[in-house]
Amino acid sequence: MWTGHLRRLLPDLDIRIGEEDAHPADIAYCVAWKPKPGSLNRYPNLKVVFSMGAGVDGIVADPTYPRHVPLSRVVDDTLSQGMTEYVVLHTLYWHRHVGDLASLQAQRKWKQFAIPRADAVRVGILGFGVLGQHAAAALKALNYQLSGWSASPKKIDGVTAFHGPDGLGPFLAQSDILVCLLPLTPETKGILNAKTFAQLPKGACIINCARGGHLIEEDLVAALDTGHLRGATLDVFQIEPLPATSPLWAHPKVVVTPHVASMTDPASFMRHVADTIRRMDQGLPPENLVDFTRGY
Ligand code: NDP
Ligand code: OXD
Repeated sequence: MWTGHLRRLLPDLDIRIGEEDAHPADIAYCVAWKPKPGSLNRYPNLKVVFSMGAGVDGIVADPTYPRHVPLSRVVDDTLSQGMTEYVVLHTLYWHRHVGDLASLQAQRKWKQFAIPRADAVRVGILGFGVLGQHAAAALKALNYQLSGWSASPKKIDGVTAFHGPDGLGPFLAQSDILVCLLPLTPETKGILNAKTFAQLPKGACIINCARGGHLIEEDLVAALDTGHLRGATLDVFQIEPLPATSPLWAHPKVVVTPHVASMTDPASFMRHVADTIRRMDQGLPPENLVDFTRGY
């Protein structure tokens, strides 16, 4: 399906799948998702690598990646839209106590309780880049109080912006619902841990739709079990697929989804690949490039 799109867009392109009968020196462009470490340094004439995901942690962490070859990641409206749907759904899930209401229904219990208005709920987005800002625009339309945390300072209408290590504590202290949309880098690995949970308001909820490596799963279970955190939605895990033995599957305060928050759309992605190849044929540079020193 993926290659079909590219064949239709660039019928004259010679496309090889996997490592099938191509001379490594003939390969100029490479489309990759979780390539095996070491597999991208065997093509001496590679002009660009297209990551099929927005997150490039797996590729950047490969010490054998040929750093002179630009790495282009997915920046695409369909991907942003899918992620925004996921973030809005799970923000509403925790804000509107959907799980608690479902459990009351299962017990045939009629128990009313007050649910705050959205404008009284503070949603903090860790990682305020392409996806974080897209989700924030939709949450803003629902009247949530919004804040974002990024590496560099930002000024965005209707959003309280925090940045850098010094901004993290104050940001966490005012996040009732914490959404993680950070790239996984050495700086952000394990950022969702006992220490950061302790800085969140009591009763806060977590939505991790970035990478499993951001979360110390044991710390999350402990913070849920003490009641400091009210709930968590997890789309990504330290080990994927999530092992059947993981306590997260059956934890009453956890919603598990199998890394489906948003998926790269094949047609849209291959349009980007084809456009980039055409651009590069005209001597123009590729777009959406990863900065290897930052790691994202
Ligand atoms: P971007 O690169 O556009 O945004 C990343 C944001 O994180 C930026 O705001 C950046 O700050 C901030 N950031 C990075 N490092 C730090 C740091 N050390 N401290 C503070 N802020 C930091 O990425 P996207 O929004 O496109 O994607 C985010 C992640 O979402 C991906 O890396 C991927 O892991 C995940 N993802 C998950 C999917 C799923 O289905 N679960 C689907 C798609 C993506 P600054 O703006 O200053 O650079
Ligand atoms: C991505 C993903 O990074 O699917 O795009 O996780």
